[in-house]
Amino acid sequence: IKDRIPHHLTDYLTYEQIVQFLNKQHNRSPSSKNFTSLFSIGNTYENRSIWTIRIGKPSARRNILMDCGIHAREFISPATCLYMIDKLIDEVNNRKVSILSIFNIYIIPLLNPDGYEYAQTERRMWRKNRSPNNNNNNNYYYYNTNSNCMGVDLNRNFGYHWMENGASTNPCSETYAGPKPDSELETQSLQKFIKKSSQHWDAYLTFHSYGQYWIYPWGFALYMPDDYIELKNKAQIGSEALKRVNGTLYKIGSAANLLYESAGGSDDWAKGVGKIKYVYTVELRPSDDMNDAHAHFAFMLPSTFIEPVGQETYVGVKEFLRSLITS
Ligand code: ING
Ligand code: ZN
Repeated sequence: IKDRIPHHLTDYLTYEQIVQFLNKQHNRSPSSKNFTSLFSIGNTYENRSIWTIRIGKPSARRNILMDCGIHAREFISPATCLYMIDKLIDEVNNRKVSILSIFNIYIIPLLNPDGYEYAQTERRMWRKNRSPNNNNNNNYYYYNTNSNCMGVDLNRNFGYHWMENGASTNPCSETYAGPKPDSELETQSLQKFIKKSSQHWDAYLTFHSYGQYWIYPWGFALYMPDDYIELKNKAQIGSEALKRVNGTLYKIGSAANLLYESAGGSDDWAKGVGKIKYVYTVELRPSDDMNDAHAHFAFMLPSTFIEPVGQETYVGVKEFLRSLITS
């Protein structure tokens, strides 16, 4: 067997390889022009940096936030963020006027690096982060659990209607919400970054897998946000553009209605507390419809799908962003 150098289009990269990739991408845009910046928004329990890249021209006044890899086993998610980073840097280096003249796009390609490394090396189906639960014997915590089970589900940990629905107080559960709202470093890092002074965000998109859903809030309850018609219309624009690339079909709806009621998601927090208007969870390929030929891959989507998923998602996201320009 011949050794092949791992590449972001053909392989699910390790954390170290992702850090290398980000540095290379940052360095291939003209630093004199300030088209990109690369920085960490905080560290994890195992002390990994949560890297973030900004891509945008100096004229860009509006801001978009995207993250990937909140859940460890959803490998196609960080791979899709890396795909989009590569294409956006091609675009920012281009002389043409583009969405990057209007938007600074901030991408966090791997919000849960500890969980991701664990899923890559130890347990492929790991979902949560890797913080221990055997040390929270402190009254300050809502739940005094003391368990040898590891990890908190970051997408149940955000402090907006926390623990109201679809989350667990059992540290051994896959949907363990944590000992208190916002207990986790990854959660806190994202929140701090969103709240950072004077930054106005037009949209927040968080990429998961799987199911092929373009989801808007709320997750914590079945009722809709007041402005859900606008959220739904823009989701439609994105998913229709996405479909034109490879025919991939997405369903649109609120998290609670389309999937299940569950509180503590980053999306609900971004809208409810962060006051960001256009907030979406995008569940990438494969479909969860058992009639679909690829559904059986579930979280283990082969890396040959990185390119088609990246292509279509990039087109969908770009069309969605274009639709924001006039609004
Ligand atoms: N799905 C999401 C989850 O965290 C979701 C679905 C989205 C729930 C938004 C709540 C809010 O369970 C996956 N695949 O992680
Ligand atoms: Zn997920």
